[in-house]
Amino acid sequence: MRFDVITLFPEMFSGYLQQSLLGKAIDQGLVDIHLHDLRQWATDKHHRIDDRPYGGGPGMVLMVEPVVRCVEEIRAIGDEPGQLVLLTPQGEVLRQPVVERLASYRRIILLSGRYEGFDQRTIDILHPLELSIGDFVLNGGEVAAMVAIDAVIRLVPGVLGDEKSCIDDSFSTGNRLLEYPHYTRPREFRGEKVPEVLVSGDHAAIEQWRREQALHRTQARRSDLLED
Ligand code: JCH
Repeated sequence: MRFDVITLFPEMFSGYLQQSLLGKAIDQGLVDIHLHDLRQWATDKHHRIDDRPYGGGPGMVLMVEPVVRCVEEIRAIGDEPGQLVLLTPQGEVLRQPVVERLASYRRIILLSGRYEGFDQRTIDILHPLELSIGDFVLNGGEVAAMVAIDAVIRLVPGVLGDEKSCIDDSFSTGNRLLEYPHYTRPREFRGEKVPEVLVSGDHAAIEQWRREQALHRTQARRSDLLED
C-alpha cells in the first residue's frame, strides 16, 4: 500500500516513520510512504503558500493554486491515482469502519494543512475525502495524518506479523466491545493481585471472565458502543 503525504512539515513524520513495526513493513515492501513538501509547489519567488482570508478575520488560508498543482502532480506519479484524503476538523470522523474502508485502497494521498486550513476551492476542485480524527482541534493536519496511517497500516496483511491478529480488536467489524484487562508478572505488586481465574488454567473460565470484564467495562465507560 502506497501513501503520499503532502505537508508543510515533512520532518514531523521522521520519528514516526522510524518505528520498527513500520520499518519492517516498509523493508518487506508492504507499505511505501512518500513525503512531499508543499512549499516546493509555491508559485511566487517568496515561496508563499498561505494568504489572508477574503472577508477578513484572523489567521491565514492555504492558497488553492500550489495545493491543486501539487496534488495533480503527485497523482500522476505511478499508475494509480489513489484516494485523496484531506485532514480537517470539519471532516467525517475516523472510526474503525472508515479505517477498514481506507485499508481497501492500494494508494492514499494525504493532504495535511496548517493555519486555518484550505481555500474552499481546493475541496471543490479535488473532491477529497474530508477526514477528522475526532472532535478536538489540532494545530495542523500532520498528527491527524499519522493517526490515519497508523490505524490503516495495521490492517495491511503482514504488517503486524504472524503472532498478533487485528481481527478481534476493539471496534473492528464484529467487535464493539472494549478490551478486557491484561496482567503479567509478578503475581502480586503492592498488594494488588492478579485475578485468581487467570492463573487457574481453566481456559473456559478465563474466556468467560474476559467476556464479562469486556462487557462490564463497555457498559461502564462506553455504553454508546452497546446501542444497536
Ligand atoms: C487543522 C485548524 C481549522 C484549527 C489546520 C489544518 C483535525 N480532528 C482534527 N482536529 N483538528 C484537525 C486539523 C486538521 C488539519 C488542519 N488546522 C488547524 C483548522 C480550525 O477551525 C476551527 C481550527 C486541524
